[in-house]
Amino acid sequence: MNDSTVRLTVAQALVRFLAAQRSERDDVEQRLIPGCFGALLEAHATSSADLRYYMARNEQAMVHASVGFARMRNRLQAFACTASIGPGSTNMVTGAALATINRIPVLLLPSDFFATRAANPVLQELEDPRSYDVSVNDAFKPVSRFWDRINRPEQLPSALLAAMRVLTDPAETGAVTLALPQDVQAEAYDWPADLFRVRVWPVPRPVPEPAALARATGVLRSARQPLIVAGGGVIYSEATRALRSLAEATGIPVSDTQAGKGALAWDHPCAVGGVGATGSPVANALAREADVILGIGTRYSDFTTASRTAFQNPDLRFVNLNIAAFDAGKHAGVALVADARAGLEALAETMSGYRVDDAYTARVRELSRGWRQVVDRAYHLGHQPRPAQTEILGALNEFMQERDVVVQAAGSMPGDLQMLWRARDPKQYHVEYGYSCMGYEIAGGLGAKLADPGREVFVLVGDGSYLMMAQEIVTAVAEQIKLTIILVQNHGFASIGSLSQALGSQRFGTSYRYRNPRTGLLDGDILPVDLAANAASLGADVVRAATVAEFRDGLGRARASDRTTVVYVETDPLAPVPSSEGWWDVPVSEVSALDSTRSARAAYEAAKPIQRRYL
Ligand SMILES: Cc1ncc(C[n+]2csc(CCOP(=O)(O)OP(=O)(O)O)c2C)c(N)n1
Ligand SMILES: [Mg+2]
Repeated sequence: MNDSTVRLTVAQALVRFLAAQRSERDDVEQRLIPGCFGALLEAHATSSADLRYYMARNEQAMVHASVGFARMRNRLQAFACTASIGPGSTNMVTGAALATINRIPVLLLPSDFFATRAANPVLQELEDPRSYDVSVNDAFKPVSRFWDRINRPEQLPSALLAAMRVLTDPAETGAVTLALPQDVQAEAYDWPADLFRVRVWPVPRPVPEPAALARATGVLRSARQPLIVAGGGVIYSEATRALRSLAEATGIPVSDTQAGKGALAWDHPCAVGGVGATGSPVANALAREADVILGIGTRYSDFTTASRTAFQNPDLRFVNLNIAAFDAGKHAGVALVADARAGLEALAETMSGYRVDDAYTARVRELSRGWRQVVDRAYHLGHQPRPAQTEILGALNEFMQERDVVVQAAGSMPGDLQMLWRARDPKQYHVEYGYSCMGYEIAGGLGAKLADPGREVFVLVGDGSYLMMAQEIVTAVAEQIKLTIILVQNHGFASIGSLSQALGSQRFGTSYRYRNPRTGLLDGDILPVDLAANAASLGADVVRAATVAEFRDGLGRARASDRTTVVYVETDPLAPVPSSEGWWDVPVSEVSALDSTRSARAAYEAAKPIQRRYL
């Protein structure tokens, strides 16, 4: 107990407090908030409080970078992001949604209008005629796991403690927002010195309740054709070894989700690849027949469940090992609320002696063998004249070393990656697919590299995503944070184009072209846009590759360099991609004048009845 006080402003106190916070798991203690993006705290950050300051070019991107960082650190560390009042703050809302949906911690510190209202409306203040208490920062409420506005200095300590608790609770974590009125930030106060003592926040590993463990074990032991769905929770909890042990002891095959890919190395005999709408047909064949699904650390998105069509066994039961009761309870499953590693270790004991029968194992091996050949072919199509995207992904996969990281988020690549990528290390596959946010790629890659500078980071970005948010190349250059950025140019939205075609909408409005005076549509010539030149203008080194061989060469040059390098490659958006044999529920117009839409509707109506409720 220390009775003394320290006189600091609210902003200064905040920085000093953050610098003293630590997280701890498995006896490893580290800074909880090792750095901050944004401008407002710089003066303090560079002096006594020691909170490393980074400047981003766009506030949304700095939240993405923070998410990339925290994800690489398995949620044991998080960044703070500060922004000015108004647009600087609302630019962070998309990042907040992304963080919360992906369950990744980030501390957001948007500025707010004056608490005194001395001269309102201030610049950029939202005026609501019904209430002076409404601000644009209220938009963070639904996308934050904790939200508060600090209208008086006295409110700060309890808000900070609540914020740290949520950031370090793996079941609760996501974006945490503390809105800071500009005048209050500058106000001085006599803070109790105790506020600034070093605090260690243990990141818990809750063990399963014995009765729940018994229920889960009972269901699992009755299984004849079980399948594991490994989600991001396996990786964040560092449970990958425990997962492998359980799989090897029981013979249960392991499929993965976008966040869980790499939980088990792709060539492990129990690994069957991605499950769901963009999964591998191997995992999807097993999923269709499985009588028990053991979901671990997954939130069962519609891609994972193929919009609830992936699992078709009428006697199917789910066992859900998850740290969040919310996820553990999904699909009327037997809930096993626990840390993934603690839960897997407990199951290893209670499942001892259980093994799937040899015929099931033989079937898994057989399906996997055939699928390997399909992937090999997709990696080496020899597509002409421009390479297929699957060849670029294949060349990258073969080029990357075990500890290298690939970062992606949106477009046609997440699906191709989920199906085709061969991940070796649990941190190798970094695809943001909770929010699938165009623009995450380069910024998220920057954060991933900051988190683990010893790894090479390869960012895959489509031309559409690049045009949305490429500006953090400048940050990478300024900070001398080396990224290799693979810019996949296909002159538009390959993803939405093929979805649109499949749904009878004829790729309408999905390519970047001149408006054609003859048709009135955007189906004229290709635009005179040179994204490689654009990347060079932002300070990156650029290699242009026209063929797969040149692409490989470009990767080699990028690896040998210590500068951020963009490898620019044009691909054919219409090249073939293997089928996942999964479905995704995208409603098609019930009435239409177009034949293509009418036949797509008929296909939709034929598929819809296989959707299950999992009650
Ligand atoms: C911010 C944002 N806006 C819109 C979308 C919807 N969307 C998903 S993929 C896509 C097109 C992506 O184009 P590109 O990056 O070129 O990738 P490609 O589909 O060509 O592989 C769009 C518009 C999104 N995911 N994120
Ligand atoms: Mg594109």
